Amino acid sequence: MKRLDQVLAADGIPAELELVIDHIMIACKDIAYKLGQGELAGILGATEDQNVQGETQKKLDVISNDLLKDILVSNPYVRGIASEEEDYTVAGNANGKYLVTFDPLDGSSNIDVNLSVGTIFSVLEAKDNRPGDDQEVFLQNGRNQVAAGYVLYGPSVILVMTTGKGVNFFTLDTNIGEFVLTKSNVQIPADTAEFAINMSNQRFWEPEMKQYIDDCLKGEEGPLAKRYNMRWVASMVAEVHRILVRGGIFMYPYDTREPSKAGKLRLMYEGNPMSMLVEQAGGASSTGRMDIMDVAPKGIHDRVPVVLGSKNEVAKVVAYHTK
Ligand code: P6P
Repeated sequence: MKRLDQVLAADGIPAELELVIDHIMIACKDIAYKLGQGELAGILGATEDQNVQGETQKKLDVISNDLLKDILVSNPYVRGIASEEEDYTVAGNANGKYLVTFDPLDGSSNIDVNLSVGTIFSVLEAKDNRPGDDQEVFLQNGRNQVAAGYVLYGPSVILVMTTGKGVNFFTLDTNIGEFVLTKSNVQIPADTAEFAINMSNQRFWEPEMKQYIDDCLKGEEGPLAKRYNMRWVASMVAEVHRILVRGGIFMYPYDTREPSKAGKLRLMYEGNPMSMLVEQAGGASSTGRMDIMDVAPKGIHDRVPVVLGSKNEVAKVVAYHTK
């Protein structure tokens, strides 16, 4: 089985980018080890602090963030990093070519109940000479990403990544401590009958989303003329992985709980990397009205409504919002 570095070399990835990805993997392998320790390492539970999102930080949120931040800001090819757990961007090497954004431990509310969580990452190229602690240098739309992926810490530890040449799955072989290629050129089925959404927010959605979900629940007799199944793991990485494996549609739409915000999920380190993966696997990713990767960010913690997965189902949801 091919190792990650062999696949990247075969794809002609620049050596500098390969070193950035390699450092992200070093941090993720350490995160996987710490997650596996669980209670034994005394690192479960919450801290006393909140992050810039207003969310209480889990101990492992902070540990994972620091592992990724520390190795990346000392990487000679990294200009800077942006993280869900950092208020501001953090400068690396002023001559670095790459910018890395990440959610160090997505779905961390699942940690204490031993359910799947993941690390999401995105790599951009710096387009000017601004330093990495100037957030402006990060504010590029998702089409500019040169790499995107996640590491899913589940029954097995799986890296899913794209550098613009399709999507590959790599499984962590703990015997050799390396990610090895286990599935290449992943394709999302164009159709699905499985939707993922947090139904408890239904009364807060826009009418268009309420109508789509109502029509899903009408099943074969309804206008969508099929019986739908539902999933909700409360871990975006796990939901996206299921969709890459068997199809589906994942939605975290705008809702009126925080009317000034575009949604719960963040554009730069959740929406964009997941959208690159999904589009590279033949799926679609929309705000409900436009492709997520065409959204122009105004700040590194911008929120975005998310509708992604099987392209024909995403097209239906977009039709509800645009007709
Ligand atoms: P809710 C995890 O906190 C996360 O950012 C995503 O991974 C997940 O899809 C979503 O939020 C879950 O949100 O409101 O269902 O807890």
